[in-house]
Amino acid sequence: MSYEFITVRTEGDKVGIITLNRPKQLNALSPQLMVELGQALKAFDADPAIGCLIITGNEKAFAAGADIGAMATYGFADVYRDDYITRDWETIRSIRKPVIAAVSGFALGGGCELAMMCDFIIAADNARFGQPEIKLGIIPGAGGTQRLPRAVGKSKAMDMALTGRMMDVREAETAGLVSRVVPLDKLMDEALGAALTICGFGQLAVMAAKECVNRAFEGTLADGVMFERRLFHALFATSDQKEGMDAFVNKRQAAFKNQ
Ligand code: DAK
Repeated sequence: MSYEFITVRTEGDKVGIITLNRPKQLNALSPQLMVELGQALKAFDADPAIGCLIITGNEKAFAAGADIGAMATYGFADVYRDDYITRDWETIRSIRKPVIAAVSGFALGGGCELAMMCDFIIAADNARFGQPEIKLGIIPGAGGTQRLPRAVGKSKAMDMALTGRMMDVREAETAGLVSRVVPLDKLMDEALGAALTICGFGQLAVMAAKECVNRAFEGTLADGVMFERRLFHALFATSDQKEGMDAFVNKRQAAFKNQ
């Protein structure tokens, strides 16, 4: 498939890499870009050879938000009737393989929200995060008011949403928004290293782990623990569990078959 606003490639035939590609607009997330992103995510998710996905941008911007120009003239009737860009923004939530955000530069507004919809964020030392929608007379619209407090707590999330200020990468790491910070020139190496590590494990266990951690944000602790227990038990029906444990006991490398 050919795309206009993203590029896609694979690494080692195992990792699917999607690069947001509207550099002149700091990767502002236009409706068409989001359609393409959704298509690419779904295609990698459906490819049995792919074990992990990475979404990245360029040095200056992961994404500086939804495309303000494209939104500027819409009225309430337009956005409500057409359920403004919601479908395409929700696609990433249905992806079952891990998705890593490799963030450098600005991750603002919808860009910050997109990064937070990924499973974890590896950031370059020049990354900056923010929800500046308040400056435009709106509020975050792709989950920012919900995912940011879960990541960094209420006080910092309120600060970000109400003042529109940016967080540098050290603050983001201390607050728990990003999992790792690396020098800019090491960003893709680090993200690829993490992705390839994940690809080395059994895909069923990887998908189950992702599903369980996400469950922690959806319901009660008791429900989440029960959900985890059921999937934990279910993994004992897989040959990967036999292989992983036998490999450990016999001091050899496991060869998972995703079965
Ligand atoms: N949209 C469109 N163009 C953008 C843009 C954006 N978000 N951000 C930057 N650009 C464009 C600039 O207009 C400029 O274009 P030219 O003038 O060169 O044609 C070019 O990118 C370079 O930007 P600057 O000249 O401003 O670059 P600086 O380094 O001086 O400043 C900046 C960088 C990131 C601080 C600044 O560009 C900036 O403040 N950008 C806007 C950031 C922002 O407000 N982002 C939040 C947008 S609102 C929803 C889903 C998502 C959303 C809502 C609903 N649903 C599912 C319902 C999301 C909303 C948003 O993200």
